[in-house]
Amino acid sequence: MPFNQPAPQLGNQYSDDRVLRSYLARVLPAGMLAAIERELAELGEMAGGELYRLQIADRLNEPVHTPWDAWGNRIDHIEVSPLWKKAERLASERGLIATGYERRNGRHSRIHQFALVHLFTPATDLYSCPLAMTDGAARALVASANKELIARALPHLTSRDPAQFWTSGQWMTESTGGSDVGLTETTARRDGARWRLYGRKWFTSAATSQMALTLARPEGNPAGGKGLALFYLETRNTGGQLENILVHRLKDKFGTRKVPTAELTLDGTPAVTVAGEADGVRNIAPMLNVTRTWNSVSAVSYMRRGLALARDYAKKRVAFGAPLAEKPLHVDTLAGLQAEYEAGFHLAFFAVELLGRDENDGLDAAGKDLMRLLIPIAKLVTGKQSVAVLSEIMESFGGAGYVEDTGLPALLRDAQVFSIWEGTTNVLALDVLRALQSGSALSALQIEIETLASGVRDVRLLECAKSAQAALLRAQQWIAQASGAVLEAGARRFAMTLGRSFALLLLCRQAQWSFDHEKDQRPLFAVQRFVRNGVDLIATEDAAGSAALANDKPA
Ligand code: MFK
Repeated sequence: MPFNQPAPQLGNQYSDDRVLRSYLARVLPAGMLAAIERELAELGEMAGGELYRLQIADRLNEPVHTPWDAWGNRIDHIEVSPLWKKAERLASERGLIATGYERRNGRHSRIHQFALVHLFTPATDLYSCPLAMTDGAARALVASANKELIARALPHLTSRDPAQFWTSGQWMTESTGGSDVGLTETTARRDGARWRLYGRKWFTSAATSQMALTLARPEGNPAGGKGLALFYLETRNTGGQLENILVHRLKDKFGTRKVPTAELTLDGTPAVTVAGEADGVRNIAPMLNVTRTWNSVSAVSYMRRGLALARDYAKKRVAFGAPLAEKPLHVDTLAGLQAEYEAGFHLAFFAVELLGRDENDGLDAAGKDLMRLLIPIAKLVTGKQSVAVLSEIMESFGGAGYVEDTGLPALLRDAQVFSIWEGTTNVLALDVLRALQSGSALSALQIEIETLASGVRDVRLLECAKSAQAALLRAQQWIAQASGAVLEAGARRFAMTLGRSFALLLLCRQAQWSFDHEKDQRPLFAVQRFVRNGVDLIATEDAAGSAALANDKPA
């Protein structure tokens, strides 16, 4: 017998995703779900069929940068892969951005949109990167109330017509420091009614966009984030030439290999301010909230893709006399991963719900504080989960998972970015501390926790909900007495504890609902498993001991 292994197959990625379907059935009015279900099923069918086949075929294609044409003209053309070209068309036709702005389903429109994102992201090798920035730019422009720019750009960013559709870049990162945006060195010089930008952008994701939002310091402004202004620029003039933008090279990255991330110089690029001549970081923040929500849903969608492949393979792969799906240890491993996916899913979609409620009904001050707190938390929790889950998924295929032409290693490589871009885990953990300064964020969270816990009736769920409440209480007690270096050193454990225990409570709510309405106990099992995976990470480490370990120096 030759040693042949069956390739994993994907079914309809909407119909097969019990977690997504059950969530939508709980949160959407029945008529609304019925009205959008066909489009979800169509995208799910493409994701598991045509697009999956194209992903495998497109595996070795990467974006190519051509600096010069044959006649010595600087062109800086970037050719993206066939999969990405298809993804761009699909994204506009299927309304991946438009759905969130047309608001046909009121405050549920963001849920509708992100259900599409959940299906689309793992099927298009992270074409969601430019889409996230496009959505973020649309949101930042709306928040700026800059009528001229809104009239100019929004119809393109939210178009369903591929010929009209624009994507936007978010050019924040410079070589002086990715996370410390206040160190930005790009300067802005007045040129009549507009400005010209000069500087080097070090990490411009999706460099093929038609426009970008970027930060630069107007000449004479003070140092730091407040001295920066938020600028709008269009990358090409009416003749199609780049607007004094030189693309030096594309980054040679560990993952997200389809994303054309460039190093470029702005050498007098025309731009206009979006919202005044200072406070650039504050003005770009609405964009960050949107892109971080995309990151959370995308991280979750990658977990789902990995599990779908691993589950199918486990049914087919026979080893030591039985399919892997019948091996207790293999089953135990996949169960732990599924619980992480389910909890992460509900945390990410809670952020989506807040975004939708804020845009449609307007959140009150406490709701805004809750959103400010939970978006970085959802991003940092799901980013880490995604890396851990995809690493286990790869291992669950044995050696096959480590072989490039299965397409599986790319999943882990891509997932690794979710905890890095859009704010690393530590940067976001510190952001969570800043979010608490507003005062009411923790009490708003407490009200949510009590509401969630009070809806749980099943005794098995009640026990798990109590674990979540106990962990949240310990986190609150810790933050009330921690300060200085202890506070900073514990910020990640604190944020993770808030996020994981809140995710557990969200999962309890879904489990109660599924039990009552679907007679389905799987979310309950996910709750029990997630508790055992661990939600309480609170600890106060000895600072001198940590320094001795980190630097490997005698204390
Ligand atoms: C599939 C999904 C894909 C997603 C697309 C990814 C592709 C894009 C790749 C990238 O571009 S990655 C680059 C992303 N870079 C970052 O995310 C930067 C990470 N660093 C931070 O988040 C820092 O915390 C930050 C730059 C915000 C800190 O800068 P500062 O200068 O120390 O700002 P500060 O003083 O904390 O905040 C300035 C103002 O902004 C304050 O308001 P006020 O001026 O009124 O006091 C803050 O309250 C406000 N602010 C900051 N962060 C906010 C925020 N407001 C709301 N939400 C936030 N998150």
